Amino acid sequence: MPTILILHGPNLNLLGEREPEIYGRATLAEIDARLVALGREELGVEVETFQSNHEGGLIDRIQAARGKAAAIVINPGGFTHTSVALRDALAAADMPVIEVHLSNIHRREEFRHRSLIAEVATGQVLGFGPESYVLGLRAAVTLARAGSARWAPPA
Ligand code: CA2
Repeated sequence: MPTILILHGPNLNLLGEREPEIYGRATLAEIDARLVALGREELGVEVETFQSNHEGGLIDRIQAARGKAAAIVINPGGFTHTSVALRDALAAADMPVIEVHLSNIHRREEFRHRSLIAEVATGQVLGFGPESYVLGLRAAVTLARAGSARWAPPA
């Protein structure tokens, strides 16, 4: 069974506890449980989840996934807008990368509009709350099955 790695960046461990008007009321544990169940019961994939508040922790997990996971779904949190190192790690991962965000970063402060990750991602899903992860997982499975890191228009 292929493995899809779900990564959560800094502060996302606080989900459900603070700022529910922006990020919703679901906890990270609830989101993870939903993704694992969806993977196992409907999509036929093993879902592994990992959260870190540390850039190096995320990078180590991405490097460990090389040759093992079929795709990565990542919410890089605040590192989205700052981390060249995370971007480089994802570019080297050699598998489809789906960038997800709970909020629509383009409707927020200007410093959130720029993602350093976007250029190395296959695609982005943003603005749908926890549903962004669900859509991202579905996209990751489609890409992994197609054996492609890039979406291509039908011939
Ligand atoms: O919308 C998203 O998913 C973000 O990646 C969330 C990041 C933010 O820096 C990005 O610009 C957009 C922040 C995650 C912090 O999560 C919290 C959750 C609850 C309480 C406080 C922070």
